[in-house]
Amino acid sequence: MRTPPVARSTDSWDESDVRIRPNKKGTRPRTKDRPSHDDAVTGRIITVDRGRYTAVVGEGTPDERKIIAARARELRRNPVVAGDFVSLVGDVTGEPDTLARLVKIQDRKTLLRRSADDTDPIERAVVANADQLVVVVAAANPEPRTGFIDRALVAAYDAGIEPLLLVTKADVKDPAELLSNYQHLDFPVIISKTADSAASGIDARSDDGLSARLDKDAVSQLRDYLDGKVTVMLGHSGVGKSTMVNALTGAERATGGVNAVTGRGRHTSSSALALKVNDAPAGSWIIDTPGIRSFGLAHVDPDRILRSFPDLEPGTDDCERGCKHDAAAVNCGVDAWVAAGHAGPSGPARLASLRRLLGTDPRLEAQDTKELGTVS
Ligand SMILES: Nc1nc2c(ncn2[C@@H]2O[C@H](COP(=O)(O)OP(=O)(O)OP(=O)(O)O)[C@@H](O)[C@H]2O)c(=O)[nH]1
Ligand SMILES: [Mg+2]
Ligand SMILES: [Zn+2]
Repeated sequence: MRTPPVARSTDSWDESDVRIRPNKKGTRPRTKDRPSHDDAVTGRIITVDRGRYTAVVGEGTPDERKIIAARARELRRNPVVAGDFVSLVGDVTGEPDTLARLVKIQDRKTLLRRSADDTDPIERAVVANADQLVVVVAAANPEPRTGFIDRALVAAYDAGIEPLLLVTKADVKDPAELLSNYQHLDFPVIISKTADSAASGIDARSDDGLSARLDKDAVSQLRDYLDGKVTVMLGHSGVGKSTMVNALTGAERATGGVNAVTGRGRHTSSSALALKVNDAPAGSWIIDTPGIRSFGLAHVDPDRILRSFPDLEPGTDDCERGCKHDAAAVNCGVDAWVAAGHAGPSGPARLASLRRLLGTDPRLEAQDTKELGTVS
């Protein structure tokens, strides 16, 4: 809908504004040469691959189909990501070899974003319209990193997405030490492992055969959170995202081993893919994503970082005005709060983690990439 230029505060309205931020709500003009696309159909983007957008339209109706589309020229600067609802025109039959035109990105309920690192001003959209973020770490192989978990939690809170923590490979190592860092926080934690026996397992098939047989109870614990929601799985390569997604959806996404020398995954999944959750109500989707290397938070306001540490934030009540709570802060109330034990035994580690996220000290920043067990 058109918002008249007068509705905007002191800014003057001009064409360049439209070009730079063409999707900003309500500022988009409908010029006489911009078609209204009244005949457009709405689709949910399930994957994006080399400029081709796959959308599901008519979800839950007898007409449900997949459509491949290309982005209209005027949207070429606007990223379209898995989870987006879009308007499609042209050939929307979904027949083989047809190509529709994607003419509009509909308003997003949420947008999960990251930057390559904390100083990179370029934001990357990860997924749109997710209700929940499952932060996936392995108990071992690859080693879990609390810095990654903390960053993902910040990004989730910032985007208004509910976080969950999924710890995989509990058969390889007991995750108790890792979890002790998070016991004061209020979000669901699910622990997964391979099945002890065929009877207690769910086969997670991959396109190259059986990848892992996951413990049924663990899969169903996560399954219980998925009804009617869009959930995104995010984590480093090799932690078992696709394995779990296969178990939940019956899909056969490729899964890959972990390099024995480097302990890193092989970046098996190369693009995000939304899949319907098995035996779940309409609208229950899970989005598998490629393993991410880094999770920059350049786009997140420091105040919002603090808010995602609810176990520490009350300590700021006693801070001096203007306290930045970072490593250079003097008389920061959070130090006293932690020293008094209000944040529990994991308080000092949590505070160190917060300071790494808030800090501008590059030495502190680098520690964030250290593996758990080496960070005290
Ligand atoms: N022992 C054990 N292995 C698991 C578990 N879950 C997954 N794996 C194995 O871990 C390896 C990596 O799994 P993937 O599902 O490909 O990992 P991913 O997170 O999708 O990795 P990328 O696509 O590279 O980001 C595979 O060999 C799986 O069989 C688990 O709970 N226990
Ligand atoms: Mg994968
Ligand atoms: Zn402070």
